[in-house]
Amino acid sequence: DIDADLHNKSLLLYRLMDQYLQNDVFSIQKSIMDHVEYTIARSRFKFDDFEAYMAAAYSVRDRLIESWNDTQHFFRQLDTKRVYYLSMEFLMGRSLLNSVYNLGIKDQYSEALRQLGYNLEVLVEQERDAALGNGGLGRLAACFLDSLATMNYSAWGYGIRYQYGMFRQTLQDGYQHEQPDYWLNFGNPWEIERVHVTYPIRFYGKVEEHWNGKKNYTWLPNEQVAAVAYDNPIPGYGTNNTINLRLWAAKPSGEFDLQSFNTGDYVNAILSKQRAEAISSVLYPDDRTYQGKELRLKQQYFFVSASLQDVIRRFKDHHDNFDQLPEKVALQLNDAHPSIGIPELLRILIDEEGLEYSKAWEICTKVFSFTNHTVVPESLEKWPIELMESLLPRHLQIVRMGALALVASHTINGVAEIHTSHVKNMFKDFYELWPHKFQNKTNGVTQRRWLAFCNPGLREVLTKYLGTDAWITSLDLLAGLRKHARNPELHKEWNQARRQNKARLAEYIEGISGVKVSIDAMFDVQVKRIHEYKRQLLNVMSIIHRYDCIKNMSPEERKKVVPRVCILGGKAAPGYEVAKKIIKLVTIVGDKINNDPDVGNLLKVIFVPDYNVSVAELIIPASDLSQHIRTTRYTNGLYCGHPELRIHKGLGEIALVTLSTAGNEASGTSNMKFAMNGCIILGTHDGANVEIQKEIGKENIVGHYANPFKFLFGVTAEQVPKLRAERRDFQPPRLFTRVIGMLRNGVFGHQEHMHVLCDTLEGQGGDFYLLGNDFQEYLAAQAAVDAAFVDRAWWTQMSIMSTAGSGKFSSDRTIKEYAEQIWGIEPFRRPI
Ligand code: B1H
Repeated sequence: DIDADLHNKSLLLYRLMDQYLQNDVFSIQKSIMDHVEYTIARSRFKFDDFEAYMAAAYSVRDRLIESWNDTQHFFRQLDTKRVYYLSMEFLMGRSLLNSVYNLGIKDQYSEALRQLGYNLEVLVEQERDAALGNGGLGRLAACFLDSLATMNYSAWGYGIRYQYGMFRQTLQDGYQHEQPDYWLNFGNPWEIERVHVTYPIRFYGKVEEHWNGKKNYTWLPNEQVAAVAYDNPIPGYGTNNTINLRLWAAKPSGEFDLQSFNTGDYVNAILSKQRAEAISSVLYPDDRTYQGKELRLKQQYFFVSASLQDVIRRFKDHHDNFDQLPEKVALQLNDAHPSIGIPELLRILIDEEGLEYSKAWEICTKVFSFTNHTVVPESLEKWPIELMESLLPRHLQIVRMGALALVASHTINGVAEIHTSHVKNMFKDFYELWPHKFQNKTNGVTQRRWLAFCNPGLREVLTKYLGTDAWITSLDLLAGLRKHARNPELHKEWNQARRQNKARLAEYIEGISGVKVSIDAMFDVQVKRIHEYKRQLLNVMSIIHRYDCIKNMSPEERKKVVPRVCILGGKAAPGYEVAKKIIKLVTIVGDKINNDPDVGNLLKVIFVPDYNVSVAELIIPASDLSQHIRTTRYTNGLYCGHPELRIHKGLGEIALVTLSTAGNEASGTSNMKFAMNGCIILGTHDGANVEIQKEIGKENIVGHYANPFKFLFGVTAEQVPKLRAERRDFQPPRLFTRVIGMLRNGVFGHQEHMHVLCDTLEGQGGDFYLLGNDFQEYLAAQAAVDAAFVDRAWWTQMSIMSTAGSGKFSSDRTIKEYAEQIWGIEPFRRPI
């Protein structure tokens, strides 16, 4: 009878769930309307765009859950090796459009909503960005998840569910103001709360030693919080696989273990528990500046400990021999931020699982690998020993933190060729000891979000000329465009698609600034975090120079000026005064130039506020030129002698107008997005720019427009000290001092402000970022850009060749390299 009951029950379950939710238009409408009524609790006769967005999102989530469940079941059955990507940041952006595209149901959703009287394109705008990251590092993690899912790898991301993501930037009188990004305010339909997936996370206290045949240690913490899991399904494109991003939120732990509850101060004891939530409350917005804050270390330990407990629990579901851990688990450290995970895994294996230290260490060295993202000294986290000792006393005992990630990881990788050679140099001692551990993994970006979905016009053109849309998962196919690069038909369609994108951006610009810009003008874009070393100031100074030239021209001469719209955007760290002054400068200069009747359409200057993933999706496809002009890494001559530096000396080799010498942008990833979308890069010989240039090719591209590639200082390690010493006598070019003079003399008003900025460029120790040294060459490169732009056929050809040459920069390629050369994992595609 029991058997019969069971049999009937499974029959029932099969009948109830005999198939997935259907994706015909009517079924989609039905599930949207069900959510309007039963989830949002609105009337089906009356709901606004936001409610329609929420209901649509929930209905997509239902489909994601089906796929998520079955993918996880599939992986469990196969007992696949899994890679866990540990990252403090995941800069996901919006999910609705990406999900329906990846699930292959975009057209059905469009139509379903249209019939109901809603427009998918409009609803998409209702979604708040998930901005749980600062910039490139966090966005890379998001691109990696998309590729991992699409390529059917068994992978999970682990991170923190910050309640406040990256702040929202508003401009008030041209100054940056930071608004808290309380993005969960209206609910987050994309996550699944797992109230029962929770782990205790402990802090502070002391360690006791015991002797029972051997030495044992017990950590007696005196603070405990709970980590609660929130799962975010990540669908692959063109596959049935959906992987997981598990983010941890801190909650008060259920255990009333604290003394304070016994002292009768009940209310204060509750309040102090409540403070647990602070751990996951806010993302640090100080991209790349190490501050040594205790809360930051707490965040790191919090999410890493929860993730490792989760990983070990999952492993133990099917295995009892920890020797097998490296066959089932790969742990990737996204920069050193999660490297506290190394002693944490040791602690779990030794203290909780009873392994010997040497065995635990051996296992650790087989599961961890580490990606370094920067060699800028001020970014490298170094925790004071006292802080470590107080917060995590047991971990400090286990291992001193110094160079931990390097010692324990089986692989260390940089994120672009030139950066990896730099990493080897920075960790020279380790490199000499273990050269086999060091690898390069040049970054990539997902062409789904960054080309196919954000640039539908160009997608159509690409698919038409390539004869297939397979490039969406095999980006190398873009090379097939090369043979059409001179085809006038393609030129026409190419420019039409790009102009539509420019029109869309122009409309947005008018909306935010009231400034009307002409889409015939060159859209010249620099969008990234505001930082002195990224040299937005160099850009602004050349804009001022351009303005100065226009003002001094006759009406006849003005007719020859190539019209430009200079677009800048990016956030400054809240405490970074000079960066904030640069933002204000852009708006001041813009106000003057945009309203000068002598200038008209020849020059416009726009600061786009609140640059984020969604704004990038709008700007990148509409850009003609994009700037990646980070300064020379000049404090030491590490790049010197790198063979890459010698290959682009000649004229006429590049689609990339090169200037200056090697810098220290580890890789850069927006450069790849711009190149993919047919935008010309103006950059320094730096990070991935070098490889982009190599891929885009030497033949028939910029030719005589290329700036002669000169190493500005012919920098060699030996020359640097001399150059430094000589800086006192350095005479900046006349045009440079002229621009400074204009600023100081009040051409743009705000003299106090201008003096402060100009002081960073002049005098003893001034101009650390060498704007003066590069100015002349930068202007020459800009003039070359103008000349190229007026030759429409030439420019279009460069643009096509740029897209054609960007196949390498898919994160699919990057992920495949990690999978094969670091993680040792294989793809497993779930059958339907
Ligand atoms: C990159 C960071 C970073 N490198 C510390 N380092 C942070 C460091 O909040 N923090 O403490 C945040 C971010 N980010 C960037 O990584 C590189 O500068 C880019 O060149 C690179 O493209 C990107 C992805 O590899």
